[in-house]
Amino acid sequence: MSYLDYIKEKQFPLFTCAGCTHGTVTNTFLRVADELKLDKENTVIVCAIGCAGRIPTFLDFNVLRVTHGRALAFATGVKLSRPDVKVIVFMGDGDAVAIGGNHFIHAARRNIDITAIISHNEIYGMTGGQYAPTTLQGFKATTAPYGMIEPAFDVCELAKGAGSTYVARSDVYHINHLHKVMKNALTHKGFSTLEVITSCPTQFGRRNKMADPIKLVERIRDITVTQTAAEKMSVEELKDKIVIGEFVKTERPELTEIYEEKLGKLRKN
Ligand SMILES: Cc1ncc(C[n+]2csc(CCOP(=O)(O)OP(=O)(O)O)c2C)c(N)n1
Repeated sequence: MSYLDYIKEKQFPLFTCAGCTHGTVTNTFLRVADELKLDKENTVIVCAIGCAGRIPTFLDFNVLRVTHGRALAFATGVKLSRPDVKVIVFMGDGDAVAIGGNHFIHAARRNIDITAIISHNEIYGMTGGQYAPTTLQGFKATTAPYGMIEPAFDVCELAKGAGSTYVARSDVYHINHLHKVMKNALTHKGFSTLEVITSCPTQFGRRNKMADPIKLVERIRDITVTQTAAEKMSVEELKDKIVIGEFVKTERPELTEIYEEKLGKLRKN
């Protein structure tokens, strides 16, 4: 079996624009899935609307495609009813922390055994380039023609604060790092958050004088710093940088296990 066996060939050609790096996330996932020998029959992938949300429709697993922002709500239902299956959720940044923000913080708080892979492309890609809560100040979007004035969310800090027991950030330039943390996220027991900095040449790049997909990826290379490098940098030097690494790796009781234990006791009585 190879990583290609996890692809649904009939879904091709890929729907993404030329230069979109959601494909890099998909490619990495396929390779990690192959290394982990993920069982297609016992893995459920939940996704919603948006470009990032559409990634799983190319994957040969049990794929559930739901309403925008609600992937984690459906994933929670799947995991609670079938705690034995592996549940993975693919989301865009708008999907995860704008419309789906509430589901995200509560899934993290509950520590339900789900892996959330969030593609952070700084924009609403599919609907024409409206700003997302991750759009950095000053960058343009259709709804921010003079530049974004709001501060951006830090997805990892949000996950950390809400109680996610594994939190990491990587990007589509440092693919070996992405591969490593994706594997760790997918093997973690409890709610794992993996934020991946991706690029959208069509909606974000064109509006921000980086229509060339290579330039956008080079920007990701230039603005990301590793945790080790960040430790030696001043607050001023870290301004406008994005730190990649593993920020939380901890254990605490997992929701479906607590639930099953309670049910077991009730059944006995
Ligand atoms: C309930 C609901 N609200 C809004 C929409 C419109 N909508 C579809 S995709 C999208 C934004 C997509 O952005 P993101 O989730 O960041 O994913 P991307 O396309 O950038 O990968 C929006 C607002 C919808 N389909 N359903």
